[in-house]
Amino acid sequence: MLTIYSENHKLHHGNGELMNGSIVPCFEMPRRAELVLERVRDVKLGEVIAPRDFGLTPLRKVHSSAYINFLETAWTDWAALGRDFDALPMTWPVRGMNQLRPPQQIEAKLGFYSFDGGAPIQAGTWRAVYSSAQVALEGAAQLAHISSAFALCRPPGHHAASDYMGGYCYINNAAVAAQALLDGGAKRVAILDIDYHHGNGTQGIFYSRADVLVVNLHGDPVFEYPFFLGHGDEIGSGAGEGYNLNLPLPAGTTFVAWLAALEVACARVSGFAPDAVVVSLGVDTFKDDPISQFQLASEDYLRVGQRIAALGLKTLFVMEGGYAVEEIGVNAVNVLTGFEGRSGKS
Ligand code: SP5
Ligand code: ZN
Repeated sequence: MLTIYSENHKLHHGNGELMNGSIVPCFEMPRRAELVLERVRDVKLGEVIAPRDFGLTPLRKVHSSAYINFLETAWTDWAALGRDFDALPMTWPVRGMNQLRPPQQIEAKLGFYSFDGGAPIQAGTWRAVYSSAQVALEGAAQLAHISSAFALCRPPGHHAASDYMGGYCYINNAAVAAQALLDGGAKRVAILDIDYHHGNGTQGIFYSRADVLVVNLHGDPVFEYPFFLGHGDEIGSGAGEGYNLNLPLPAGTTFVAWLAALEVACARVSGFAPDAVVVSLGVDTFKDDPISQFQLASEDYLRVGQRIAALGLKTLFVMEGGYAVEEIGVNAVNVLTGFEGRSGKS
């Protein structure tokens, strides 16, 4: 399988995120992508290429211009105030507050364009997230002549919606890729999100559309982040009604139960008969993940890949979460070798 990777992810290495009442070292770190790349090379998964530059236009199709503008300028605005630590939001415009007046001050912008305190912005963040989206776009472009590809994106994307960041995500790489596939001639695209967390951003972007089916398997938001989206009764709206499927699962979910949910998800994807599937590949479902509560083991990821291959569709894997850093390479690449019908490592 072809892997697409950009070194530019290293320009983003957040110092801290707000968690459990304090600023803690970021779980989302450069070493994650480096270890996945190392594993791709160790198992000789296939060629590794850098992305071409597809520009900003494809990003603007799923994100608002005001939001993209904010991401491009946030660090400069922040540094102009003499600050040198990561920019993090601290004030949010919730119910009853004025969300119509465009924010002027950088702190107001940070709150306006985010939903949590988990997406720090640094000097290199914009270049890193821009490159991460280009990695996804190269993967989408490659599907014109090959049947599958792995976009080794970092930072991840599925928590980012059209105009807000959060959960380590800034630009929604999977959504950008799905839209590019449609613009390249696909009639229908499915997004299968198997990250532990609900992909609230992806759901939001396509919620009222019937050309993109979004299916999510995740920790039930009644107990798990992102809490405010991801329930089973969210089925899409307007023309998109019936084109969003959430399969929330309880804490402690075993691989047997998880695989049964994947079966339901895959049946829905097959019923949609898409021209391609974009897999939001998070491996934070792993039993030793430090922030998650599912019980998948390394060898289980081989079977995940096998089941996705059985869809028989053009497939773009887009890297999302996974924070058991030392195991992330084996876990993520096991999905890919399983997909290819190869044996991996347990
Ligand atoms: C892309 C992705 O996987 N983003 C995940 C962001 C999760 N951030 C919030 C984590 C909250 C975890 N709370 C559990 C406390 C365990 N000590
Ligand atoms: Zn996640």
